[in-house]
Amino acid sequence: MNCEISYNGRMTETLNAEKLKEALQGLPFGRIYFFEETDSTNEQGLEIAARGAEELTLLVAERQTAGRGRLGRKWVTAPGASLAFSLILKPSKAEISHLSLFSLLGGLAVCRAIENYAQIATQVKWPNDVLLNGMKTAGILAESCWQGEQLAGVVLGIGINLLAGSTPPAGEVLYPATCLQDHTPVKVERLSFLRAVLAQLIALRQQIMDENFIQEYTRRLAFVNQPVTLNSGQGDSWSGVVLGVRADGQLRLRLADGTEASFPIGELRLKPEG
Ligand code: BT5
Repeated sequence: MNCEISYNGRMTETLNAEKLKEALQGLPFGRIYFFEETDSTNEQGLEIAARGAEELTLLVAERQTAGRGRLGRKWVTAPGASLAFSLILKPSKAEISHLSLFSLLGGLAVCRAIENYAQIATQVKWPNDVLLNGMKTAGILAESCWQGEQLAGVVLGIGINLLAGSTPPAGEVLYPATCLQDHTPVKVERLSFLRAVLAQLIALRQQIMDENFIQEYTRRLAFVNQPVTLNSGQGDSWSGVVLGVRADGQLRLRLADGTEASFPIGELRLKPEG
């Protein structure tokens, strides 16, 4: 077995292309790329999409040297303990007017996979952080590759903290972080979990325009009826109570003056108050 010592001193199994292909057998991928190390699977995914990728092209990395979150933030991946991957999707004409739903798709697929794999409850912090017991265990970054008026593809990047050693130290994260293994006695194995998430993604990808999709997402929405603040990153902020999510993925808040307002997925960051 190909083993390495991870930084927390545990023996962990490293990924390689053969093990990956074997674990994902039978799922309908376009192509599968495996990187022992790359800058960011989303960066590589955007380049591959620009050259013309097939639907469901998958990129998986053991190490990312420039893993990124939304708005230029950093994403930390621990080799041997985390998962970092991106899936290239090619939205249909009808889906192009609902692109923000692709972002929610990633969060919902991770929630479903965790629930089935470990029989524990999950929540989504709008738009798509996956929470276990109020702490972030996965982040999603959906980026579009446009060529003029043409959409070459959506690159759906997912980072998940799975095993001990995958959670960054508290001082390095904006929001409390955790890893799946800390919440379940079920032994978490990276490749079988990756397969579980990808199977959910592929199934849910067909359903993003259905009413049930948003209903299922909303059932897992964190902070419903609780006060939160949305920050734009440019100094603007809005406070209100979370009411739910609209069919197009916008967050509904009841503002202090009693009116209801909706906020698009994009530049906003949600923080619970208190
Ligand atoms: C996200 O952004 O949560 C999206 C993360 C997407 C990562 C995947 S990995 C595969 C693909 N390739 C990439 O380069 N990216 C994608 P955001 O909501 O902006 O959250 C980023 C913030 O999360 C950072 O500023 C940190 O505070 C925190 N953070 C970083 N690494 C973390 C981790 N491993 N666990 C929990 N929080 C983390």
